[in-house]
Amino acid sequence: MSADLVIVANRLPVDRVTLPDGSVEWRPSPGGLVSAIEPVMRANDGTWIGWPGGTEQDLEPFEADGLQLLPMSMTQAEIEGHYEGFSNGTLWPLYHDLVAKPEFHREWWDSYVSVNKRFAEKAASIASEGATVWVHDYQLQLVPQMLRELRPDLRIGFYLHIPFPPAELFQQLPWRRQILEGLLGADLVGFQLPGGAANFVRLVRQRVGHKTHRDLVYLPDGRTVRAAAFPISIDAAGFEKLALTEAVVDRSKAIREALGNPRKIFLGIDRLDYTKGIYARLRAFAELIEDGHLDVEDAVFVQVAVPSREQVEQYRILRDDIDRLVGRINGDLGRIGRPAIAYFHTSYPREEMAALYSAADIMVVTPYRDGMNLVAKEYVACRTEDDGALVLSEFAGAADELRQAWLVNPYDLNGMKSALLEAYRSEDKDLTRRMRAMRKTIRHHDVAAWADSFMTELGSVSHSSHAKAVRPAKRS
Ligand code: GDG
Repeated sequence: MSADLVIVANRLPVDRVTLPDGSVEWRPSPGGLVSAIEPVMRANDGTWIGWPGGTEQDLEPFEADGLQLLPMSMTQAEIEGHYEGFSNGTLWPLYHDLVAKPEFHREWWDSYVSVNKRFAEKAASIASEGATVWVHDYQLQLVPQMLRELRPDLRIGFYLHIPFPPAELFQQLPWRRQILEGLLGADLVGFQLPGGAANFVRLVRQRVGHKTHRDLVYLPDGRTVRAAAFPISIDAAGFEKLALTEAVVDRSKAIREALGNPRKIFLGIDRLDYTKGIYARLRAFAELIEDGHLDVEDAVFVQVAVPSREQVEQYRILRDDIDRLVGRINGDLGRIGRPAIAYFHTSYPREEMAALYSAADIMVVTPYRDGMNLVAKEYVACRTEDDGALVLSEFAGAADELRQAWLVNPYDLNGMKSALLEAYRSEDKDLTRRMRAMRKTIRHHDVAAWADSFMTELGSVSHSSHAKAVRPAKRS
């Protein structure tokens, strides 16, 4: 097995599902990243290395929907140390502005190092001479350097999907230097926003002592590493098409009806994560009812909380907190057949997501910190009639592009209440003007443009003279 393009990510683009009869099936895991990378994978006969979930050992490479997939197995101890521990108990809260308190444990770090090493060795063993390897996200920040040591002939790109924090926070990390050096193994390090790239370059200068100039880092061995922003996006045309199918249009009407055809539907869809600001937004909505500005006869808040990282303590606490809050709000403010909040702790197929986006008048996205937030972009893509309002946190990467949203500070409850009310009372003309502008932005900058720009840039940065060129995906 040998590949000219290798994608290395914590998860594979498919999930391993064991059926009741014991047989195993692979289901495509939906999400922006898979649709983003799939066309590049196809154009280059790529191979994807990642964990399929679970603790099954000795998994064989396989093909799914024409994609070459190489599953990495994880032991229970590795899941606890690398995934739940260092990735989601240390890095995730640290990189999201300390929304929760990061924990620093030396055993977690050891596990992080050894899992990163296994991923790097696997990539090194299948990449062809001069191949391109694209490593993804915070779980694998040591892979670029480890891979570079094993295979200096490779062209290596790294992309971080979450924010890269300012030096003041990053320097708390006992292993800060190792992480920076790990990333510097790449030729190109990509971030969601220019601020993340600038934080990284500043830290490299201060902490590792390399010379830098603007977005370039000069290493003593003569290599140059570029750090730049590549804001991720969605398959806008795909979502638009889905929203226009008869099934989704019908389902969207059925959702409105099932909710009692209220005047306006508010919607939140998030992984159940403490960075997403679900608790505060539900409080803001409830207070608007208490204050008499909204009435449960006219307005309902649909909140979908997708189960996530359920083994991690802080996520369990959050779930309980939100369960209690929703119970209290509905108990205090709901009427028969009219809950204030319709709450669902589950995940849905893409069609149902599109129907929810189409049914909702006001989409509420209020993370305390978010790399990008694809849900905000998906909502916009599904508003084929140029209507609907988006209330969006200033601290989501998407706020840089979606300037016509009602931008809010999620820490400011009164500010959030005003924005929700303004969006609720807004005239159709204003909604259309804002939505048109946002739709234009999303159509123009879709996920194919994102992948192309990263690949093109990676192709042009300085690298070993052996490296082969990568073909960008054909645009549909
Ligand atoms: C990380 C960064 C960055 C959600 N529920 C269901 C479902 N989803 C899909 C959405 C969307 C994706 O999952 C979630 O992406 P987000 O961007 O909103 O948030 P994170 O999961 O935190 O993603 C983030 C992203 O990486 C990409 O770089 O934007 O900042 O944190 O596509 O539609 N999909 C289906 N059923 C669900 O129930 N089918």
